[in-house]
Amino acid sequence: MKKGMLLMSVIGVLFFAQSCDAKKDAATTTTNETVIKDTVKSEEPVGNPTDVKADPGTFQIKPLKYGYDELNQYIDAKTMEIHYSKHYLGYINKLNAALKEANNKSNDIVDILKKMDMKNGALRNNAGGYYNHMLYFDIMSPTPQKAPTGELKAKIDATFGSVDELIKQLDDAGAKRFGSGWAWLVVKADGSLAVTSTANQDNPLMPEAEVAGTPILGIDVWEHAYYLKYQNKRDEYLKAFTNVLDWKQVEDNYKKAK
Ligand code: MN3
Repeated sequence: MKKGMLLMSVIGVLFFAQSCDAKKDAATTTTNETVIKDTVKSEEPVGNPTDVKADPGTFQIKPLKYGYDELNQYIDAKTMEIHYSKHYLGYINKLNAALKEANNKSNDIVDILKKMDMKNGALRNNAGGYYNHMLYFDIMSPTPQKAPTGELKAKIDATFGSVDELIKQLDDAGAKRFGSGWAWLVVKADGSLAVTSTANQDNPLMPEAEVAGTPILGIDVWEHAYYLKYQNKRDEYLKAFTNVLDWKQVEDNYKKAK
């Protein structure tokens, strides 16, 4: 009996020592971290965004302007791959099916969103999912313009006081969104700017939007956008997002929306 207890204790100590070693390994020097990352990379090959094609239908996938691994420092390649090739693609295919089902022949996504029958769940979720993700992937870049300039910068300063204050309000909107949804910077009908947030794949262009307007910047706060790298730390993902946010694209969106 005593021998058995002793043996159990020895095994326990060995196991504890081993798990400490594992932890040490995971948080060790840069060289070792590189090795660990490289190992993960070779075990999980990341596909090519140009291979992703939607089924035949009205709407097709918008090409990604960068590789899945190019935002790696802030948003990991696997998350980018699943998000683009599974989630975004899924919304497009289901949107095409929902349009067929509703006998809706429109090929104008803004018009579809504005005239949305909010009781048509399939069309509402997938039209939103299509538009929202198209915008999201478009405003990210591995070589982003780090800050707004010109007219948009002046408008942001006049509305929010500063770009930092706008970012704070966007992060706050994203952090406070309960469950899944989006944080937005929109241009309202009168040309003014506003920060808002929507649930699920709703969008400020849809009827009944709390703050109606044309989105020029959208941050996906669904867990699938960040969970692999950030787990429950949505605020850290929101902070990281600003490092890949391309203000050049947001400025282009503003010019079209105002
Ligand atoms: Mn998403």
